[in-house]
Amino acid sequence: MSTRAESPPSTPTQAAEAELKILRSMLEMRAFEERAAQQYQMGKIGGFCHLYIGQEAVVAGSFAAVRDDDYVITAYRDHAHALGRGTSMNACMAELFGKATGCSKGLGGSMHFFDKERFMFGGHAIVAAHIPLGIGLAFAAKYRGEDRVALCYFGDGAIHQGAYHEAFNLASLWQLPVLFICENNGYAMGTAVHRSTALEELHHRGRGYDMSHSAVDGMDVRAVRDQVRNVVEDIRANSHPHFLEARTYRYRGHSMSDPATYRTKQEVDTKKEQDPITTFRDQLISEGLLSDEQFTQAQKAARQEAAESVTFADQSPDPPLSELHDYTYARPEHE
Ligand SMILES: Cc1ncc(C[n+]2csc(CCOP(=O)(O)OP(=O)(O)O)c2C)c(N)n1
Ligand SMILES: [Mg+2]
Repeated sequence: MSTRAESPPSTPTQAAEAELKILRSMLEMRAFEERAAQQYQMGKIGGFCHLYIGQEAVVAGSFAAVRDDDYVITAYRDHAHALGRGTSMNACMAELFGKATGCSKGLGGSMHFFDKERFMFGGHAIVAAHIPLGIGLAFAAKYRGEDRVALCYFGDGAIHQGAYHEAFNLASLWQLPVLFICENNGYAMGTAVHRSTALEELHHRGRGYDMSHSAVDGMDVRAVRDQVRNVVEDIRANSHPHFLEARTYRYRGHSMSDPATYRTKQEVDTKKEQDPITTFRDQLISEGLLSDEQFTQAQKAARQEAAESVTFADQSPDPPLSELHDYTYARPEHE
């Protein structure tokens, strides 16, 4: 298990390498989900499937700014969080297919990706229900005297739930080392933020809990990375919560079964012009850190890996029926 400290790269070569790694990570997330969408349409994936396409900079930027042993927890739009942590595409695709080789042994599906080795604590389907669990992770870190931070991601729709408020209050009262990252993609299913939320600057809600807060352009991976780096440095040193609102956009419907008739094609097309991957690619090319050819190669490699993960998932066995009732309650051997 790697517990590398994520400090800013010190030489120009290291900095360039770190940025290319971020680009590759976003390409992998995109390629994986495009392939997953295709497989869903072919009827190979059961249950719900929510894609993160368009939002990749939030996870890729924030993960680039933290340590591998910091805790991660999120809602059901969770593929990118697992992939970004280093869970293999094979294990992720197999999970979508409900196969025994999946990252949750095929018993979780799209909304319940877990990877204990990489401190990825899910994948949770009930809106906001994981936020108290997220502060539990932060509490554990503080209680044990570790300098770890918990990254707790949730959507703009989660901030109206009671669990969110209870968790925010305790996080501030107990000064827990947690970074709340609200992935504000403008919609909770078909409901636009302005139709459900009186205070549209969502991060200002931190004030109600005496919690520091900020907003960042969630389509700009460098902005996300730099903001998270600054905030996490302070959280690690001084143990406190912070509410970061990342303004982003999802290109696809809420889930695979959503025709997304509540927004115009023009709106989606305008947002796609700020695509986090092409924006970052163009920045790197104009700075001489990447060539067109290198980009195409990286994209091809990501797509190839995604295609291979389908073969892996297809060929993997179903979980045995004898496991049907396992993993519901904790047992000593699961400690
Ligand atoms: C407690 C609860 N209420 C309702 C739902 C149904 N539901 C699933 S996703 C969702 C919208 C959440 O939107 P948001 O938090 O903005 O996340 P996004 O899907 O945009 O990532 C709702 C209402 C649920 N899963 N849990
Ligand atoms: Mg949303």
